[in-house]
Amino acid sequence: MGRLVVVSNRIADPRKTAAGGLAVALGEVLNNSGGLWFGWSGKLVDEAPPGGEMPVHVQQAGPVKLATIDLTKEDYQAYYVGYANGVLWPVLHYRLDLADFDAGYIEGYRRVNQLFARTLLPMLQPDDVIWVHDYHLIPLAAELRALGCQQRIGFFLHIPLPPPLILAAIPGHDWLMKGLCSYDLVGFQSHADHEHFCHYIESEAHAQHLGDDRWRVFNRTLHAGAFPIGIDVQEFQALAEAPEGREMYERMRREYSRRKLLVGVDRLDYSKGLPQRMRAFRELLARYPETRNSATLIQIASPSREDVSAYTDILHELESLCGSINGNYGELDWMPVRYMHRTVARSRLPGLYRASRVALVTPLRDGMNLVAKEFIAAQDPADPGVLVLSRFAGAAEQLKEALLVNPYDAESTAAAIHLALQMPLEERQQRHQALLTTIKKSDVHWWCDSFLHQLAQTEAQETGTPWLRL
Ligand code: ADQ
Repeated sequence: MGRLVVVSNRIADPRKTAAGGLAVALGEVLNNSGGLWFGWSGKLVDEAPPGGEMPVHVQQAGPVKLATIDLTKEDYQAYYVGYANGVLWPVLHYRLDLADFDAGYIEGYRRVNQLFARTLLPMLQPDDVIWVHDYHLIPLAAELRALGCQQRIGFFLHIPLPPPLILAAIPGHDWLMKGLCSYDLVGFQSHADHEHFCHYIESEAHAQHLGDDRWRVFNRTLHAGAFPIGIDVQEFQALAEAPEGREMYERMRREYSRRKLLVGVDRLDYSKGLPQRMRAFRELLARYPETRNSATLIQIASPSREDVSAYTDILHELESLCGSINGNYGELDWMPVRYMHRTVARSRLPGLYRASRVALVTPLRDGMNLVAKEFIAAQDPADPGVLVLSRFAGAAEQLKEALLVNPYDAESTAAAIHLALQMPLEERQQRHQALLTTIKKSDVHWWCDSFLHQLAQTEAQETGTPWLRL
């Protein structure tokens, strides 16, 4: 394989452990090929410099080159806040009710993808393999191809892809999906998402199935498949054994020696089902009185996209639910819910997970959900905790030995949490063993290697039909 070029909205310095498993795994492949990682710097400027082109900031991280550009405030509003997070994030999570289809956003989204393409092109070498990540950059391959880029380009969607009729509600969905078909390989988190994609291109673009993962669509050949993302199990287990991980574990065990701990760790996002989770926990306390005073839920919700209004609404709803549960059920020496609106350092997460008897991972919709896998990796196999997992998380396709729940149904979710709290040691061990085997087999290195291997197998081909006008 030639040099790897990774493109994503934000980049991470793979040398820093705080960057997380994905950055570490991509960093390894980038290191081996002396690769390039390109994205937005996270900085905003009032306007583009005279001449219009944004300067590229280049930094060398060992053998890897990190290249970024700033965005103007206007582009950021339309591309990032408007289209990516105001249209694509809600619709792709099945939330048409939360989408804001302002006509100006799509123009800004396209403008920034064109800017990325123009900036990246001169940095490319002929045998580069390009891997684009996530919904911010769906049209990037088409914009690169329009400038004459011939290299292999793969795309991975980290969030779900809904069925065709939901996608078809996006004004300009045909343009967007034609853009997606300009890649050589498109990867999804789950088989369900992959099937939705196949149904869409068959029904809306008359795609012809060539067998296996190959399709003929818009006069070019496209490969598509499911590549469920994993975590770096070894790295996460090492974090659990490191001094900070152990110290966190000991502290939590001391603090909660008389009570069973339940844990939830999420970004504060409406897709994560946090109010529904609180209602299920309230139901647990109401229906199973023995759980009162004996179970405590620690919910950590890190601040996220605070400039999007749907996020402020969810923050208020969550605060009010936690307040009312503590008000109605709390005792002088027991608070049922400890809610924290902040990010916990990555090094402390494994200790928190390991000290918890139950993890509540109950999104209404999630591409994968890595917290579920991190919880499994952090457990003590001799006395493991139980994972309560939404059937609507991509992870549910793989993690069959978790207790799968419907997060919309507070009553049945409460019953599953109750079961988890009471599960005998032997059953906990059996379930955990099976789950650990699964996450080890399909870890983040497997994910990276299998995607790139598949991309390398795709055939060189003609550029295809001209890229659609908006
Ligand atoms: P996210 O929606 O951010 O990612 P998730 O996979 O749950 O969701 O978490 C990613 C990372 O963030 C994990 O390593 C987790 O530990 C960390 N994290 C989450 N909340 C945290 C908190 N409060 N404090 C500290 N760390 C926290 C998107 C998709 C997911 C998909 C990933 C990867 O929405 O479905 O699994 O990308 O593809």
